[in-house]
Amino acid sequence: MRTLKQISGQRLGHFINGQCVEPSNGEYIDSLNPTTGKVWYQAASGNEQDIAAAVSAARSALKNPQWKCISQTDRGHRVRKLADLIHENREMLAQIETRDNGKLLRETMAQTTIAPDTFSYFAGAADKLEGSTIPLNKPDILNYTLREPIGVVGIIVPWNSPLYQLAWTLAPCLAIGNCVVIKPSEHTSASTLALMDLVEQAGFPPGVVNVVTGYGASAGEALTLHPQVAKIAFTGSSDTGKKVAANAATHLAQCNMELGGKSPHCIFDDADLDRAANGVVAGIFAAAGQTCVAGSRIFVQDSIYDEFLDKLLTRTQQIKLGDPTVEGVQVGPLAIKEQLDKVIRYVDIAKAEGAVLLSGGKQPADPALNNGWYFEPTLFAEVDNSMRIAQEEVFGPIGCVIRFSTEAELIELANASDYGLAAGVWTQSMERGLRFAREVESGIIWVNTYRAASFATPVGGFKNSGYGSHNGLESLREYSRNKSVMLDYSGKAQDPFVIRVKE
Ligand code: TXE
Repeated sequence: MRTLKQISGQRLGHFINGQCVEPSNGEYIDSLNPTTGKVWYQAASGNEQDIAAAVSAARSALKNPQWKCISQTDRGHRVRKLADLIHENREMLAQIETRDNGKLLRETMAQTTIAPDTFSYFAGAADKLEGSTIPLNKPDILNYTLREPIGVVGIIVPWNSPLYQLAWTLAPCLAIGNCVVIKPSEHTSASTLALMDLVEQAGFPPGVVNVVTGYGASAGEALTLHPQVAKIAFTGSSDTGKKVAANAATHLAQCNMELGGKSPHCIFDDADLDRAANGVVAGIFAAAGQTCVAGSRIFVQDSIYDEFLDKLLTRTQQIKLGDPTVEGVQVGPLAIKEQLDKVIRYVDIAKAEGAVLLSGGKQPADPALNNGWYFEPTLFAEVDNSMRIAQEEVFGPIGCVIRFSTEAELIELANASDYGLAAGVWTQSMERGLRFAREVESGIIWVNTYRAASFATPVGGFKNSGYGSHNGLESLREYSRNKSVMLDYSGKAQDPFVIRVKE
């Protein structure tokens, strides 16, 4: 697999039909290192022609006997081989990812340790895609169902956790026998292209996995409009998700949407306040707040408001900001300059709305961090849930603290959002935790923890956070299709003008 050094300073082509391919328009996009703001490689700027070549390669691979006719068990072995190769190369993949999007090396190492387990989990599912036999009230008809690959799946990935988010779609797709065209974010293509070296080593036939890099408005849009793409798996913003779904609808392609969020993180007066403060820090400051499940609305019960805020403020002000490759650093830079600009804009919006800045709210003064896209962990208090800072996804290290008095008021406030991705609650009362889980309109609920995740549990959002689910055995249904077969062994001719009710 190509290394960080071998990527640095290079122009990286697409990966189509098992080959590294120059962009048809000869254009490239600078990819910048978030800790320095400097170019570290260039990625091909894909267009409609490149997407068409990749989809054609995927369609040919679907018919290639080396893919179509191998047993599901052998397909599983192939996916497990890829899992082993990712595990063997996890350190270099982590270094490439951190260089591309500024995530803590400890965090990208954790992600590249989980990624092989994701592929391994679905490798084991490859030969368990079962149909059923259905007893009909027509005794001479045998009815059974088959689960089949959907065909060509387009996978569009954002910049915040490229490999980790790619795995939860690529792994089930390969286990089922689909072929894919991946369009990584234009900001962070390196780890996906490096992964293609491992896809080749794992022995997937050419065209089973393809990567076209480039801008969303060109390569991304072309992928969503291509009539021979059967499903789009999209992870990104809600606004872009709506465009993707509209384009996919032009040729009735299905979609799986993992979109934005503005998740409530709720602290009751009977919570373990130290653990809760730690959980809140994890929810909004890990990865500099650039996670779809970020707990950005922090609801604190009146009776413990001052005590909890004091704990949270102390924890926030102790956070070590800096170079994500340096041991001991806890928060790195934002992944892209546009995100830093967006965070700065929202600090001004929050102040203008009357929120009270408790901590952060600016770029760090440390001259060593001047060139990177760093922003201090920020807390606003006295936030009203109707403010823009409480309603709109910032996708950065900005937590909004909102008071509440009763459980009923909290549920109402938590649900007063266009999003419904995740929610967290801290309470020693099991009954209250279970009531919260039942009443809050979010697809992922955490009780006395936050950001726990696994490739084995199906998760997905509600409302503007999207639809469909990823991870868990549910993914096998997401990326396969059902066929129902009915075989008549009555030996009789039936009345051609009346549907058979029952014998
Ligand atoms: O996301 P986009 P961006 C949110 C977050 C962030 C905002 C913008 O609030 O501030 O989105 O980030 C491709 N047709 N999230 O601009 O635009 C694009 O190239 C097809 C939350 O990165 O959604 C990239 O590969 N594709 C999210 C991917 O879509 C298009 C994580 C995501 O880009 C396209 C990231 C188009 N018209 C951002 N336009 C989460 N839920 O984790 C863009 N793309």
